[in-house]
Formats: sequence, structure tokens, C-alpha cells
Amino acid sequence: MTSKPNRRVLLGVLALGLCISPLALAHEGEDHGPTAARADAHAPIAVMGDHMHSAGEWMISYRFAAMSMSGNLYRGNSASSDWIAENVPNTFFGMPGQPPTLRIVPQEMDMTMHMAGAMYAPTDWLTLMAMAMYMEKEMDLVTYQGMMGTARLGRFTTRSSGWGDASVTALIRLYREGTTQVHLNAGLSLPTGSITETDQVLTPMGMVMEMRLPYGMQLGAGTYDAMPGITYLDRRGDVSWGAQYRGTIRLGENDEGYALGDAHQLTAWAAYQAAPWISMSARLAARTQGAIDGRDARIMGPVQTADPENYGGEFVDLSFGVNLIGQSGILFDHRLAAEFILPLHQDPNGLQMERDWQFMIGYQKAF
Ligand SMILES: [Cu+2]
Repeated sequence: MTSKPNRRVLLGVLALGLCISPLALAHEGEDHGPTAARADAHAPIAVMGDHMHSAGEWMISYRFAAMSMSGNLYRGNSASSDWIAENVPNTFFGMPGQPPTLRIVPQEMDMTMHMAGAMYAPTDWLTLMAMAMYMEKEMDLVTYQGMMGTARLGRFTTRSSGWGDASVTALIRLYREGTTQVHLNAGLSLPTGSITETDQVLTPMGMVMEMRLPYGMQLGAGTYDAMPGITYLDRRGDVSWGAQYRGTIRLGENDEGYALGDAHQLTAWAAYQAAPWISMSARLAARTQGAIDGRDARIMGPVQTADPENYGGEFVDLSFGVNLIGQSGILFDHRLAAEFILPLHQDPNGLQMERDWQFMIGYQKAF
């Protein structure tokens, strides 16, 4: 049931990689022009704000990301849909028409993101960065008939799409000595993404109603968020490594009366540069995020995603990536990178969908 567009993306990446490699190889050793940057001068593509630029330099970037989830985890263990429908309490029970247990159970979720970024360094110790994002979310759910039992009424799909939250970041150099570099990431996320998306929902009573979608299907946080961070980079020969901390601290609550949980992420990676045009990386990332604080009075229903407690948790991911950079000809200094992200450990709060994988591909060009 995994969606076909995602497979097409994977094939596309492989094809691009195959196209670039012979070209880069063919020109190796006959390049008398300016030297291109190293492939491993940038961190794996899913790490944001990893590098700085020299004074006067610009960079534009485009990233595409896909993420897939299926099945459910309840307090860390796999839970079947039927079991959830009969056993997990509905936090809205007691309000008119609300059944005692959850009667609508998410089956699958797919998310895609398009991210456009620009970087500019007014001076050597400062690089400015802006990012905008467009997202598409899709969730398949099963509705169980009535107030109890495991009779399935039907399956339906909810969708949302539009601009997500934009961000602006200043990267401030703290230290550079030889190959060792450390910089601060001072970011601000702007509430440009919608938090009032609606779609049609099949209720346990068999009605189809237009409702506000749960928190996880909204496109933005609705809050200004501080994004502090610090990044460390180093290298020896063809091996490079780095580490980054990044926080997301919600500054107050949004117009609908809640704030997503604060998040903290620590990631570390190592890359091996097999040739100047290609480096391969492995990366570990640990992330912790709090549950949602407050609630949106319009988000209600016998479904896990309507409960603010069923958000956040602790997650550890393992990623494998490749960075390519053209060394000559028309590909000179064009970067293409991809990263495949697998969950190593997931301990989501309450009841949440299980994360399967994430994938990101990005293009970058400096001027
Ligand atoms: Cu850049």
C-alpha cells in the first residue's frame, strides 16, 4: 500500500546519480579551471544550517522530502485497529455523541514537502538563511460502526496541502581554526502555515461531515518559534564529521489556543569522500518533543489525533546519505544530495502512528 509517487522519486534519484557519475568521472584530471568545492563540504542534506558561506556569497537550494507512516504504536507497542477501537479511551467521552473508545483509526499517512531556501553571507562571520516550505499531507482512516464492537463502517482519506511555516536564521561563526569550525544557529520560525484546514470525515454514525482536521494534519504550528542551535564541523583527509543541536521553542500559544510541544534534536554524522565529486554519509539523530499544550476547541472526535496528549515522544533515526557535486563543465559546482532516514527507535507519547521511513533529496547552487 506504500504510495507509488515515492517509489518514483527513489528511481529518479538513482537515475540522476547514474547520470552525474560518468560525467564527473570523465572530466576527472582534465579540469584546469577553478576548483569546485568538495562534496563533503556540506553535511547530509537533511541537516539544516550546517554550513556557512564566505563574504558576498549566495546560495539557493531546493529540497524535496517524503515521509511515510503506517500502523499504530500504543505506549511503545504495536496495536491493531480492532484492539484500538475496543480498548483505547476516547478523551472526549461524556460530551454529546462521543463514544467511550476511539472509533476512527488512522491506517496510513504520507507527507511530502517542498522546501526552497536562500543563503547570503554579508560578511565572513555571518550567514543569513531563509526558507519557505510547501506541504501535502494525506491520511487514510477506518471508521468503526456505532459505539462499540469491531464492525467496520468504511475507510476514508483526509488531505491537506499548502504553505507550511517559513523560517529565517542567522549563522554566526564562533570558532575556526584549521579544519575545525563551530557556529551558532539563531533561527525564528514564522507562523505562515495554516492551522485551520478542514476535510470530510466519516463518523461512526455513518454521516460524512466537514470538520477541522486534527493537529497532525495541519500545515503550520501557528506560533513563532525560536530555533536556537550550535553546529560543529571537522575533517581529516577524506573523512569529515560534524554534530548539531537544534531546538524548537514555541513562543506563546497560537490563535486556536494551543502550542505544539518544544523539540530538541541532537545529530552527529560522518562522511567519507570517495572522490572530490562524491561523499557518502551515515548519521544518527535523537529527537525529543513534548505533547501539545492546550487544545483547539474545534478539533474533536473519537480519533487519536484529536487528543493533544498523542503528540511528541522520543525518536532515534539512522540515515544514509550521498552528496554529489559537479567538478567541471555544465555541472560545475552544482550540488545534488539525498538522504534516506530510517527509525532506529521510536517511543511516541500515548497512541500514534508508527514512522516507517523518510527520504530527502536536495539541489544546491552557490554564486
Ligand atoms: Cu549554503
